[in-house]
Amino acid sequence: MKETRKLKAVIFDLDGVITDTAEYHYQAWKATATELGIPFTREFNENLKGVSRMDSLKLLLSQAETPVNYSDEELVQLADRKNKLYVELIETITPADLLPGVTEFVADIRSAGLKTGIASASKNAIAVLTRLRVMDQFDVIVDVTKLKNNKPDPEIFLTAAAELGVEPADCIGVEDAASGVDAIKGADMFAVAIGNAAHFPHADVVLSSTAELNFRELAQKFEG
Ligand code: B16
Ligand code: MG
Repeated sequence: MKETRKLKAVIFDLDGVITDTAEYHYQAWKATATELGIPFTREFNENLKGVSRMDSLKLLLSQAETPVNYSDEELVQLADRKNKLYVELIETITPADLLPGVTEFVADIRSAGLKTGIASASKNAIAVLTRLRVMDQFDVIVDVTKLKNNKPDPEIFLTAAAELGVEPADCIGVEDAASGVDAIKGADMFAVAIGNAAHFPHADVVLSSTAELNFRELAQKFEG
């Protein structure tokens, strides 16, 4: 980590941090699993948080009692089918679906003159942010289709920092998935995790919910 750090930007995961789309992902994967005769529980769905669409599909298929070898084309078709269902479900999102504390936290960051970015594994991030009516609250939204590596690789957070024109060590990353926290730490950023502390051994700060996000407190902790 660089010796003198100065907080310049906060980079957010989307699903589970800005809004809770996990339920919609669950419903779309559940319908896909049911069609394929594969058991799929809410508990198993937890493993898919922060995981890319194709990797999520492969995890789901690994639950089949009798494994089937799908061709690459069939895998793409299955992933597309899930995404169609998901896209229909997220059409119902409104600004009321912003998680508690997020609007104020982002406003405080911006009023302090800091930058904000989105580092989401979702190819639907822009659709979700548009429905939440917060597109103008973020200086950068990383285009995940241009990246080579999925979280826990730090590429998405490093790309966000580069596009914001700041050093990674001058950033806070906020995540709700362990793979995302590992990506933040791999990028040499200060990691704030949302959820159960037992799941985030590598985070610098763990908050049980977004309602606890407080810009001044986190800025103080960042400065040590
Ligand atoms: P899509 P995040 C992730 O978003 C979700 O947590 C994960 O469940 C999902 O599979 C992934 O995006 C890909 O989403 O199918 O819309 O491209 O948490 O990184 O904001
Ligand atoms: Mg997430």
